[in-house]
Amino acid sequence: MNSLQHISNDAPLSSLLGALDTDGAVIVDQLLAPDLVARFRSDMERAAATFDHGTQSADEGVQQFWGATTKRFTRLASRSAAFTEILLHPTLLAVADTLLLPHCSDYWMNTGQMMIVGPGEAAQGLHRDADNWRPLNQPGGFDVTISCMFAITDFTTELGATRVVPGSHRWDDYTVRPSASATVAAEMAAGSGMIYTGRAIHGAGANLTTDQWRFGLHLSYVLGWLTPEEASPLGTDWAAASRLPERAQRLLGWRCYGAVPGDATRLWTVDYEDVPVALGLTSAHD
Ligand SMILES: O=C(O)CCC(=O)C(=O)O
Ligand SMILES: [Fe+2]
Repeated sequence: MNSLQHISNDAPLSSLLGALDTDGAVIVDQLLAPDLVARFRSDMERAAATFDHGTQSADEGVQQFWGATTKRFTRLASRSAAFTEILLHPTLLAVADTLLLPHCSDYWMNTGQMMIVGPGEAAQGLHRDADNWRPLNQPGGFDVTISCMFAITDFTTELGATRVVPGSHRWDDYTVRPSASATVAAEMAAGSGMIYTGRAIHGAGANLTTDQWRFGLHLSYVLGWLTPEEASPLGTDWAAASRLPERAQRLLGWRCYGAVPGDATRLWTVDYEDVPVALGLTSAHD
């Protein structure tokens, strides 16, 4: 195989899930409407101008993963009203409902992160995102996280489109390290998104240009009983979160986990109450 399957935005969910199950990743063309991409991109260009490339971390592993000329930043719900529309995208939520809800009563946002691969950047190390929760990321295991890499600018091989090893989520040995030649580039037009399971091996491609930036939005969800990569409520203050729909507040960690009829499990509480109740907060929707 030398490319991932592309499906159209209005294809039935079963086609999307079928391709995802076979390859571990699938490109949905024009997942975002052009005006939404334009609004979000303009917010992100403004934010990106305030960030330096590379990381402050002294850790070599973090430096390699981050990228020397790559800009990354989060707090997107505070930085862009358009982000909420993407966070609640019905296609993504339908995929997350199907793959994650069999293993949890709710899921939350894991990353809402801009990954802006800069000119001359080297290829990122290949990895599985689910290795964040390594004991659970085993051959034959279940999905703990699913992601969408949205192309906010066109993703081409030259610009550093994400590279994926199709079928690697089904391998029976997760210690095998694939060669770069086993990867395919997730080439797609701005507004499209690559939905993939955290069990699929992938990594950002090298940016071979001298003057162009690849704007990618990495949005992912994780089982509600696992710790997400980003501490979202600390990155979105209540003043911003209170204006969001209740579903977005839950995804961003402003609600407790649980509340399934007949189940006393409650996680992420304050004084054993739901977060806004205990903190005396009211939202525009209460
Ligand atoms: O930027 C990309 O294309 C992929 C980045 C990635 O996989 C990651 O940072 O986990
Ligand atoms: Fe990744």
